Amino acid sequence: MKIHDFKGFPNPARVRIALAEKGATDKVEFVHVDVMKGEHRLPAFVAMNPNAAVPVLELDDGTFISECTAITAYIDHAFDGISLTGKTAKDRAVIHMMQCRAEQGVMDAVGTYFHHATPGLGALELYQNKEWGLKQRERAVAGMRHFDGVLASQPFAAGQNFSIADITLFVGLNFADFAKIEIPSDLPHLTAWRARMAERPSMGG
Ligand SMILES: N[C@@H](CCC(=O)N[C@@H](CS)C(=O)NCC(=O)O)C(=O)O
Repeated sequence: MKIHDFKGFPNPARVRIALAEKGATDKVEFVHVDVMKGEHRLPAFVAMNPNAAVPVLELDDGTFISECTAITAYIDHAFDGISLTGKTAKDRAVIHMMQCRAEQGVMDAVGTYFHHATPGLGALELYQNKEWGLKQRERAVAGMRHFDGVLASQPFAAGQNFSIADITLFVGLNFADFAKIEIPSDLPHLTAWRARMAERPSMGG
């Protein structure tokens, strides 16, 4: 099994955390894709992921799986350890919902701000719309505020247990730091949760 990615980039980090949480990092071979040189836009890579983005999981039978959510679902079912995507019907649905909120409301909102309203990836940015990017910055901060409210009454983004929603939110906040979107200081629950997450070995603790 191979993961085609770029170490240190936000979306690849989500999958690397999922692997670490499952104790499966050493079960995977990492293949470096030189995104900064545009390798992800070459035909050989686009054949693996038409969206021209990392990470991509390559299974031993030649199947390619892109999208962090899909890759994490595969990892979760392929390896033992804690459940990242839930086991009961209710848990799976709630985790899916909160993962979507973390992805759309924080991770992707930050990404759109970064790519549209900052120099982003420099020459690799083929189209930018600053107004749209700035709007997404507002959306990212609203997403942080939403999760602060959620975390006021539960320890993890999707309830009582750690899940993929925590991974996405945590990486989304790290991406916000990188993109220089300040996390408002009046979000004590989000801040405390983030400090707890940072102690997990998978997240650098
Ligand atoms: N929704 C995708 C997002 C993947 C993505 O945007 N990856 C970034 C790296 S963090 C990328 O490859 N960007 C290339 C580009 O912007 O050209 C996922 O979940 O995997």
